[in-house]
Amino acid sequence: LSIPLSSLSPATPMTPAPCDLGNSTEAIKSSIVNHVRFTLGAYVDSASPNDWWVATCLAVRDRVMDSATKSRTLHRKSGVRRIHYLSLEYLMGRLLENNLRNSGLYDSVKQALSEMGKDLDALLQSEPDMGLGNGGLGRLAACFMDSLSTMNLPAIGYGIHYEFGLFRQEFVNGRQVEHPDAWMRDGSPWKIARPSYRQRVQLYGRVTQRFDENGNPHAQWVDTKCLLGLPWDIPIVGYDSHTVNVLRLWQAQADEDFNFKIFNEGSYIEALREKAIAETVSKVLYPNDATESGKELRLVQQYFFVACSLADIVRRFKNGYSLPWSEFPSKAAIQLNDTHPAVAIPELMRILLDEENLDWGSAWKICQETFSYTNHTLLPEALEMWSVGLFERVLPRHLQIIYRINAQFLDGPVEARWPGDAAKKRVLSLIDERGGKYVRMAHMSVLGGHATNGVAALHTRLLCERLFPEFHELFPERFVNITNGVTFRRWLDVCNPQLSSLITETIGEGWKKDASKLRGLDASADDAGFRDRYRAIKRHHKVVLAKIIQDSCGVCVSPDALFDVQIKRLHEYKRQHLNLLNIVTLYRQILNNPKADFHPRVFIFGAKAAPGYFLAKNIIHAINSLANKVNNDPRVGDKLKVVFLPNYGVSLAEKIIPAADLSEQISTAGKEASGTGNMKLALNGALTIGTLDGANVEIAEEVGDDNIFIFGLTVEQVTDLKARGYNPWEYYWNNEALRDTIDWIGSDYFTGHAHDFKPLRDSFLEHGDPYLCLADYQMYVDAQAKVDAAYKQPELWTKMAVLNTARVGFFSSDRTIQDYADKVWKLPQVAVP
Ligand code: NBY
Repeated sequence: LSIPLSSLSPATPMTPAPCDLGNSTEAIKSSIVNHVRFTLGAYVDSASPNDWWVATCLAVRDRVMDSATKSRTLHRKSGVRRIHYLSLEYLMGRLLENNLRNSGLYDSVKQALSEMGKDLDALLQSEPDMGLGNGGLGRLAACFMDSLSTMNLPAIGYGIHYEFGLFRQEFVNGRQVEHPDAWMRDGSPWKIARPSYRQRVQLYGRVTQRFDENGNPHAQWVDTKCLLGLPWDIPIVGYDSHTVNVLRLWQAQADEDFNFKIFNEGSYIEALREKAIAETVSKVLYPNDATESGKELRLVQQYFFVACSLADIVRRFKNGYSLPWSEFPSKAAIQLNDTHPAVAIPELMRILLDEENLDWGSAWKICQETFSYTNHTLLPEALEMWSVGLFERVLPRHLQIIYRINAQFLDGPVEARWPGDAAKKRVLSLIDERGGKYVRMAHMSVLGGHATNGVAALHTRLLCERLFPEFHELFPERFVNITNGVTFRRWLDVCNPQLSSLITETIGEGWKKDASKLRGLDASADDAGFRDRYRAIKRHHKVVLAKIIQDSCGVCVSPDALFDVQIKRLHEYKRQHLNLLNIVTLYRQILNNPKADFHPRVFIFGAKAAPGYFLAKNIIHAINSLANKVNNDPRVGDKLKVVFLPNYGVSLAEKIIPAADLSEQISTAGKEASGTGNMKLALNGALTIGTLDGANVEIAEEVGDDNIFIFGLTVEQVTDLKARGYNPWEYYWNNEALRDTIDWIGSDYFTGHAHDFKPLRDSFLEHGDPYLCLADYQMYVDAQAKVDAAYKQPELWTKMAVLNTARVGFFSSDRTIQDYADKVWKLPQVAVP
């Protein structure tokens, strides 16, 4: 029986009704099995563990994509402003468990797998980390993506689809060795290619003039090389929310047209070589967490991703609305995560001036209303600068625009405020001319946006007073503080489900969306029964971590020892070497007085050093060598263990943090912008030993002085000491224990070679101890003695730990994101039904 198509009534649906996949155990089972069979072409009986993991991710992704489409449609239809978060880094870690917990599918998926004889936990642990970031800055971007979806805010994260994330770290004879991190060698079930949104990007070339239909001249960028950007979308599932935003990562590809001529000439191999070069642009994440100055590839990476992202944003504005350009900022806010994407400012200017024919004044106003900038560092050497020569070669048109921005700024507001003051112009200029000419990306970022924020109260104060005092004087309203936060879903619910359940049992589930409700736990600190359960959970995680330590370091540690944790990038300002001085001191004390009443301690380190950072690598070698001695010294026994867990990253952090008793936050005051590990550790009941630096200051205010161990020079004292002329030798000669400690490090005791740690010893003494380890040494050792005394009173310690969990609700990234939405982006929430 055949029915002519024309006879079908218009009411007959031509496309099948959308099928609801269903969240029952049976529905999920059949989804997973279907993916094993039809997506992966495997037999259920012989599918590999990886097949099961992929199939499970896809079954979850299927259920999430519908919300992603709905969110996108609603955001477009409602015409609300959207935040576009531009970041060179996203340290996402694993996604499956987070997506399961956030979407509420955890229990049914676990059940479905178990009915098929599969263990969800094993699958979860097999997922490779998505490690597209260095440290705090990249992880912050990941936490923000989680909170943006959870808080129902219309958002897109833009970044680079690096083929290789942060290197994998190994130790060989105690020294760091780097290996490539091929996180997506086998693809990733979470990312979806969007070839229809591919973008073309220009680079190099030169600038000429063209005339528009009214005879007005415009700059024209010609003879350029072209690259293509292919977007990959990763859905971001919020907790208990139907908003699914996306993270859009750009992959560089060769432009086929560009190679066409060469192909025709028969230079097949040559054409493919060009193609390979084009693809290096998104090949690898730069592994530096301070500066990456002068590298052409890095500038090309920055511009490539910025140009793709802006073209995408502009496309959406032009297709979605027929509004004048002046309305662009009412639809699009753009946040610059540090200065790495700051070339977006001249790029938007270029689009508006050269492609859309706007006049300078209108274009500049749109830019300033659109952009805002987050600063993450005060370290002068970490402020990004590009040599004018390089900039001009790669982005000639952008340099012209920057020069004009600069001229208008110096001749306008600066001249008006400080007439004829050449010195002021020199310090404020976008171009640093103290030796060679450099573009100051931070100055451009402050100038090209309407808001600049620091990431902790102290940091913002120092930003205004020390880093940008003249900008602050000119534009005080532009500077705001937005203290960092972390997502409590990953950093409590996922990594510590036992504590999460105990909290929910005690105060209800509300804390997961409103972290200030954790204060409801305050009273439980005085409840001995609660403390017992809290302590049992901590012990459980310490047993788990002890196993990991045994497996990866070959060291047996007792879960009854105090777990003292310092996990963060290796940097002198973070002072892992101050920690080392204390451990060596303790080691000597134990040898001198074996009967000393000292609670057994395990010092746990996790840190990657930038591959070219010589002293950082020397510090790793020193800690590993100390560990080797201490752990094998029968005179020490169980009193002291030192372990350096290799390849620290998000997933390892999720194991260490719930097991930590003590959190080391010991940077030189004024150097750590905020810190975020400090928040995660306090949330999981580790007490902080720390300086008054970054967000430690606010953590101390929240938890109370009795529940934290603060020591060391304050920012003002550091400044005074340096102004007086700091001399580490004074501390060395006046403190016998310190002197013996440093001399021991400088001896051949630890490796058999006295020169091995000469760089470290010399940094303390011969090179002026730039981060004041010696000045803070005694105060640190004394604070550690107080920690020891407190830990010997388990009830007191647990009470303090509970109060930490109860009082750090302020550091939820939901609060941080709400602050950005209110103070900077002016974004409304849009609930997706
Ligand atoms: O950002 C960190 C800060 O040190 C920390 O105090 C703060 O809590 C965190 C979030 O605000 N900064 C950071 O992680 N920076 C980088 O990772 C980084 C990466 C690359 C480059 C510079 C810094 N680079 O120049 O290429």
